[in-house]
Amino acid sequence: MTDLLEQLRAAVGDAHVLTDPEDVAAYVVDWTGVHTGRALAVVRPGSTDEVAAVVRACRGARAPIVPQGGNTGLVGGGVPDGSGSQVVLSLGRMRTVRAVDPVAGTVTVDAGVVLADVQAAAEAAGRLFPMSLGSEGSCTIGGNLATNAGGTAVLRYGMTRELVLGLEVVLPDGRVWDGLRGLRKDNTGYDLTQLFVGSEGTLGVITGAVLRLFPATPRHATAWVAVPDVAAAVALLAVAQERAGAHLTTFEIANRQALDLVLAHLPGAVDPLDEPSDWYVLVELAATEADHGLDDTLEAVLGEAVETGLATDAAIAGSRAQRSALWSLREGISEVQKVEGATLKHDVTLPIADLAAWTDAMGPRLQQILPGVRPVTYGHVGDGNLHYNLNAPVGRDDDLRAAAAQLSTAIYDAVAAADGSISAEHGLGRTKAAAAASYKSDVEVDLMWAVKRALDPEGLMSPGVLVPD
Ligand code: FAD
Ligand code: 2HG
Ligand code: ZN
Repeated sequence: MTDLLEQLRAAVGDAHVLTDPEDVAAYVVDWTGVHTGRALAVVRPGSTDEVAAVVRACRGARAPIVPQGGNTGLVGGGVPDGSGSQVVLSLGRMRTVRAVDPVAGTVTVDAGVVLADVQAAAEAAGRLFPMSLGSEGSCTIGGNLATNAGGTAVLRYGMTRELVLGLEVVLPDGRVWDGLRGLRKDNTGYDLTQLFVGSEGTLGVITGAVLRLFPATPRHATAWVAVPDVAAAVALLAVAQERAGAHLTTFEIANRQALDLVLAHLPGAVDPLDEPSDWYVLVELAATEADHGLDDTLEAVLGEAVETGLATDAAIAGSRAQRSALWSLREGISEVQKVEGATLKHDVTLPIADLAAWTDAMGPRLQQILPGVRPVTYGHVGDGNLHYNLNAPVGRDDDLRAAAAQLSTAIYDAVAAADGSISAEHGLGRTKAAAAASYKSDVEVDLMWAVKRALDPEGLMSPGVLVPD
């Protein structure tokens, strides 16, 4: 292994090969603090050529590689396993916005560019890069692509895979595939770009991307709406879609438990409504400068909702500050769940028509398994995607850990029975790879392995992630 470390140092420079446990520490534990591992080394290449040299050196030494961006992933895919034999390849130094073309509607970036910096580059060019995640200040485009991230604007703009036109990838054999084309039309064979989207570091290292830009939408109308139940939220979605059409950008849900945690732990958070409600929806319409009348449309949606009993009350943002206060109630939930204590995450999608019945049935079932367990339910209801997360009964974190397998199995079985998905947007990582395979058909698992073996025959890219060992 000394040989490998020497080759890595020769490839990227001594300062960018980290082996001291103190320097490595932040790269071997994830954002949740739950997934931890050990690394042979952390390597921080500064260019695509350096990434390729690192991959070739690791291949020569048969050392597995785990690509890492902002390390905000929630399923343990970006941290090494416990063996101490894996090399973490961090894209953190590759942060150049290579080109912006407002007319073609494209931005070309290094994979290590932080999502918020892509948004800022688009804005500086008078355009919008619409992907929006609570982690946008730290997560990278490479990580977004590798996980096919979703977020709060999927309803209008789609998942990451709908926002990418071309990629540059270092393959497991060290060759570079230059697919950095910004073409909207290119039917010249298998879609290799899409193959790498959502591959979670198991097929190669994404080093660059051409992303789509959209017209800027500086006008917003935003409301925090109290709704009696999930069925009402889904019915309100239909009203909003009908009245607001393409302006409807965000339609998020949160239960009272989630809001209570935000009010308890997020400094400055205030309940915008007088009376508590079991459920809330954050709805936002967005439009270009030339579009007027968003506020009227939102008021019409909410007026109809209150008249028909779909909503009981609503707070409409009257200023930028009020808008961001409403958003913080939604975006703060992940963080405050962590502050509250042990959390069990389930990032599920269901057919929208089944969301209400599924949620109503799930609560009592979980109480039978662990009385007092607290479902902190929130997410992207407009996409059928719930973060059906659980916090421990107050003061009993160990009980949640002890019941974790039983609780997750009950949830995933119910998701599978409803033809849903056990990972809507976070991917499979190390935590969900085996579970996902158990719910897939043999044919589907065979196809996944066929792809993996074709691109990474030696199994050196993130072993144990996405496709189980
Ligand atoms: P990492 O965590 O570093 O890596 C994630 C995976 O991608 C790993 O498997 C890693 O090996 C692989 N990878 C990273 N970079 C590359 C690369 N260049 N080439 C190949 N593989 C690579 N996710 C959502 O979908 N929607 C949300 O709304 C959302 N909100 C979040 C809010 C918070 C507060 C947090 C902490 C996370 C949230 N996430 C969300 C999850 C996470 O931010 C996303 O999965 C994000 O896309 C990960 O990006 P990253 O750069 O941090 O990747
Ligand atoms: C969100 O929508 C993220 O806030 C994070 O996807 C969800 O922390 C989670 O479980
Ligand atoms: Zn989410």
